[in-house]
Amino acid sequence: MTRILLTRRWPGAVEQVLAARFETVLNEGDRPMDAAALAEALRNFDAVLPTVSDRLPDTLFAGGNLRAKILGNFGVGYNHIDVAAAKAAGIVVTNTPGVLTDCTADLAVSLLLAVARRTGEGERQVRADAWDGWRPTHMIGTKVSGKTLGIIGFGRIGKAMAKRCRFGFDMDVVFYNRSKVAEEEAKRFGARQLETVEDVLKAADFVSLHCPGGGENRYLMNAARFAAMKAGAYLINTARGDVVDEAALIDALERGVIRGAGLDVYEAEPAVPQRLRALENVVLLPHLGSATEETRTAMGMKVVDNITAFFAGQEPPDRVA
Ligand code: 8YV
Repeated sequence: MTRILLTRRWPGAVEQVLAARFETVLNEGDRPMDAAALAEALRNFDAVLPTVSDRLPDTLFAGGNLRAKILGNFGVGYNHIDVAAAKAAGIVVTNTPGVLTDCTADLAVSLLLAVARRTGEGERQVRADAWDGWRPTHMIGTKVSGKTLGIIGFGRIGKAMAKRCRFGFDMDVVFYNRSKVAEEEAKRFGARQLETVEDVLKAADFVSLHCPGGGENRYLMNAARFAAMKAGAYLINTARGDVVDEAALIDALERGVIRGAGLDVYEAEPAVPQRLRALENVVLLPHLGSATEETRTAMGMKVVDNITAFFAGQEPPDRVA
């Protein structure tokens, strides 16, 4: 029977479907697996189903003699997997595009609103019983409607973010994308493409990152780029932690180079630097982009579809190129 390993617990409904179709083993303890455990898994299972909390660098695929034929990644982002090395070892990698678009864009909107309107700070104040009553100058934030949103990466999630902010919050939306997007397509989402990242940073009151992590996007936001942002602008990151040079971001926040940040992802998750946690002008979430019952179940079902097709000798619908 086909043996598969889940590196973490999944929504119950999906685990049941998997268990009905395959010999399913759950990683004990629902903890991230270390390199040695993952290497062993690649030798002992036909399929390994990793998440963003598992690192699969090239060294794991180097030794040969691997039983694994497919990595069914639970998530759309796969920069934690060295896909080229997996491919060279004869292992197919799949992901879960599409099903987490809405929820991730929703979370980006909620971070944008939260940091602009200081809702985290306000909530902390009420919970600490430190609110001394209404006054015209209490906890003043930034108006969102009518402002300019700059999107970096106009894929599914970038587009969903554009649509929400243009048509829901009456924002002007500009974006950078490494390939040209047809004007008609951009218009459909109420957005306009600019030539360079710098053009977007210069125009935007809010910059929201929606590009993949890893590769050329590592440290796309660095000290120079924070300096290129509009005075008083905000950064939103629901993409990947390594798209941002976190030390440079902290510096920019502390020195007032930018006004605030709403973050769902970090460079060395789950570690969040103390200096970042000490700031009031940030909203910090624990990688919740896709964390709804509906979406996590849909992600799991996508992985099931991918590995089911693969072991039936068909092309998995979401093979990573
Ligand atoms: C997932 C994500 O929860 O899909 C992604 O790329 O960032 C998250 O929403 C995570 O990757 C699970 O592996």
